[in-house]
Amino acid sequence: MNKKIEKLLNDQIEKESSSSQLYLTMASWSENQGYNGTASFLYAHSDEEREHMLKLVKFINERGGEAIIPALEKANVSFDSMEKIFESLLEHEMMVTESINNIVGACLEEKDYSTHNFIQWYVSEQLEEEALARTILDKLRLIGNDKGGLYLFDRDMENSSISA
Ligand code: OFO
Repeated sequence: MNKKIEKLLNDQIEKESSSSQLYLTMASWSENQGYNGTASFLYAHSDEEREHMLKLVKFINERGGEAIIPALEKANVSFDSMEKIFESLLEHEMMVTESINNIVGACLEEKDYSTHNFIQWYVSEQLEEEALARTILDKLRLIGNDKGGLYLFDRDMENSSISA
C-alpha cells in the first residue's frame, strides 16, 4: 500500500489506542469516586476505541501493509471533576477528528480512493462522538456542583444507549 498513507494509518492506530487508555483512566477515576453510571459509559467507550484501533490494524494488513502495534502508555492526566473529564474527552476527540481529516486530505492527494472510502466511517464516527461529548458537557455545566444533579446525571449515564 501507499507508504505515506500506511504511515498515517499507523499513527492513527496509536491515537485510537491512546484514546482507549485515556477513557479507561477516566472510567477508573469515575468508579473510584462512586460515579458508577459514568464509569460504565467510559469503560464501554474505551472498548470502542480499541475496536477503532483494530479496524485500522486489519485494514492495513489486508491491503498488504504492516500494522504497527504501539506500546501502552500511561495516560498523563489528572481529574478533579466530572466536568474536567468531559472537557478533556471533547478536546481529545477534536484532536482525533483533525487527524482523521488529515488522512482524508492525504488520500485525495495520493489518489488512494479505497482508503478514502474506508476512512469515511471514522469521519461519521467523529461527528457523532464530538456531538455526544458536547451534549454531555453542556449538561454538566448546567449542573455545576449540585450533588443531586450529579447523582441524576450519573444515573442517566448508566441508562443511556450511547454509542461512542
Ligand atoms: Fe473517539 O476516536 Fe476513535 O475514531
